[in-house]
Amino acid sequence: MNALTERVFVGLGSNLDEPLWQVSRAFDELADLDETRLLAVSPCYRSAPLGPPDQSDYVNAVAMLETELAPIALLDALQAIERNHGRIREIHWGPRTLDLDLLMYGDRIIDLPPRLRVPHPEMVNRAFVLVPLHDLAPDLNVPGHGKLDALLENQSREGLQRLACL
Ligand code: ROI
Repeated sequence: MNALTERVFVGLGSNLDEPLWQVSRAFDELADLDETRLLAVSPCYRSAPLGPPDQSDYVNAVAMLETELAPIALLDALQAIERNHGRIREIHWGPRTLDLDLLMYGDRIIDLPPRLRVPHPEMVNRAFVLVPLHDLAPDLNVPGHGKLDALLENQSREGLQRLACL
């Protein structure tokens, strides 16, 4: 890795087809990405679904990577992994085999509609993202939103339960 690397955070979520297994396989696939190194993974969490309640609980986690890939190249690689997990365009806010969200890319604010906004616009409202992110990087500053600590104070941890990943 040279000086052109950025530290990035990727959110993982699954509530179909053995979610813990989907997430653990995705960790391996993230570790295998070109020009990228997997630095750490958070614990896994079981989380109550946000969105339609008639779907199973999710497993959520966050991975910390360093990469030389440009943001869109990384997004393409994440979407290829999602497709490997049999993900197809599904119901809005409905169940999914694997969701990989590019949460943060260094301290950059990126607005490339319609494909990519970083920091991920919903992350600051989601305890199932903020809690595992805090496990990995307690001192993090979320560009445009401030300290992760302060963002977590506004979040309820209700419906979130720590699990052992596979
Ligand atoms: N709900 C939870 N708990 N975890 C997720 O990862 C998740 N992902 C989604 C929606 C459908 C919004 N709900 C979720 O995309």
